[in-house]
Amino acid sequence: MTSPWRATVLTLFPEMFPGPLGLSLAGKALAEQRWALNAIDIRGFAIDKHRSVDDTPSGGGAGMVMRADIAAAAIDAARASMLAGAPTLYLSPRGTPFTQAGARELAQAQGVILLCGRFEGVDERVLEARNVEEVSIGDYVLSGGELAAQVLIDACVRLLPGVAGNEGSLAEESFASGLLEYPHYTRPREWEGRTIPEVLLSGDHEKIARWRREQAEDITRARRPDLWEKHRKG
Ligand code: 6GU
Repeated sequence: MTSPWRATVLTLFPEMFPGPLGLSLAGKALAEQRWALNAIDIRGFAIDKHRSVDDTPSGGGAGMVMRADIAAAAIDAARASMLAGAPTLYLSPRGTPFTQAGARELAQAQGVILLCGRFEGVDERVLEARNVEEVSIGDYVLSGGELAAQVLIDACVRLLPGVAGNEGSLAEESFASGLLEYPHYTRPREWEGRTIPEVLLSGDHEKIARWRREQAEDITRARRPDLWEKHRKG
């Protein structure tokens, strides 16, 4: 067997992995060796007797900064353990937004190396010197990159061949078409006085497809005018 897609995570909290990635869809695929996960403790690359990985910010200010030498040693070790063709990403709210297109691209690579920060950040020089791309999962601040790494890995893993149960559901889901998904219903026909839209019970598949497309468009226009504009402009 060729080696599976691999996520190598550099973190001060390796116990946070696999975490939720060990359960459900991703966990089943992990057990089936459809992907591999390596969590490496950054503190293992500390060189002094206090095993320090951070230092005070140059220029002053609050918090601590991850040392360039420690982060570089961790990245170099991760790269030595991976096949070529796995980009290195640093998870940070300053990064370029992670999108479904980014997940598709990463899922087609050999894997990914993810550097998780804590503290105020990492010495900027290591990002330049090691060609590390800074990526954000959204406009809010997390206390560290680990949860963001798990989000990113989950988004990639479910796209790997043989992982998602229903391949049709991948093509129809939100963002595949650039639209948010239409609403879903199941039995019973009436629940707490609320009924299922009549068209879904009609058996007219063309009419159902048209209704779903209209719903997807209405919801996208209302909730995500930014996505709607992009979709319209094609
Ligand atoms: Cl990728 N990392 C952290 N630490 N916070 C974030 C984030 C990433 N994306 C949004 N907030």
